[in-house]
Amino acid sequence: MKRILVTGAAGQIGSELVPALRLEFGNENVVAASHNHPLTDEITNSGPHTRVDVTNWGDVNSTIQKYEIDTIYHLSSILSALAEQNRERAYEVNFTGLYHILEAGIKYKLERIIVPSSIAAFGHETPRDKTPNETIQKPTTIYGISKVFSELMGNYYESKHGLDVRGVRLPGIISWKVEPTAGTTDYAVAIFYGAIKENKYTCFLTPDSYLPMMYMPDAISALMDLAKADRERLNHHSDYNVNSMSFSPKELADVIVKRFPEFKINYEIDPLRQSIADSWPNSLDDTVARLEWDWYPRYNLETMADDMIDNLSRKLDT
Ligand code: AKB
Repeated sequence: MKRILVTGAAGQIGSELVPALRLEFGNENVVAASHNHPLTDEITNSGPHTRVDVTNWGDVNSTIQKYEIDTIYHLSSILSALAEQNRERAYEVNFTGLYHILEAGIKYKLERIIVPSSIAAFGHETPRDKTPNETIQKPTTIYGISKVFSELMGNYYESKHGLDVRGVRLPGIISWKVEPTAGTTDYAVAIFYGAIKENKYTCFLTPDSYLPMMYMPDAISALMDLAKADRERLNHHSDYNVNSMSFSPKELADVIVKRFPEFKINYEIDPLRQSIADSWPNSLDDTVARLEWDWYPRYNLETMADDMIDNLSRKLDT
């Protein structure tokens, strides 16, 4: 029987991963953990939930013991833009928090730990188009450095200590249930709220800031399919490229105009987030993930936009 802990369960991804895991493994077997942020009603009404500060070793231990956890999806992380503004918190959560989870993995002989990495693990010197799985990784943000740390630490615990640690490098995630906060790719969600509520949006990135993105159902599949993959087939561990779609704010606005002809976008550039976006790739080569655990994405820009508009309109109407 699997007993799964999801840290960061109140965030954009956690809010959708917990229900998906509960559907597959049973409500009682998936514990949603958050520190300061409120969990969705969908999560609190359907199964166990608790407050966990991953920077506190005692908290991590008592939660694993209390719920007899054997698998952790470790999503707690301070995202790119906020991490630049609060280095101390980013260090505590992204470095110390991860270290606690990995050490707990050894102490409690956990079956598996899933830790998402990000396109932020790359930098200016990385080839921008179809970025290879193995390439130059010299990020220039504290968030990016923490993601390289998580990839290297995951691979180290796997090879030196036999702990099964797995991770994918996620691009910007687009979804309608819970809005992302403090990231650089957040505009690609906020633009849909702007279009539906007031037919306009002010974008903080330049019109041509081309970035890799993914619709939430594909991100959930990436995390869950990698977790289920046969360990014998995996030659990589915490550092799989996954690719879905790439676009710029101008291209996304054009797709929205097809659905909302009155929609207008204007631009007020945020220098911090622009400089972060400028250091990230355009698209990733995900051949390794396709070969080793059969990854493939279902949504493209057009099908994502249709589904986003349908669901978000319904949500904002109620
Ligand atoms: C961010 O923008 O910080 C995140 C990411 C790409 O990891 N969405």
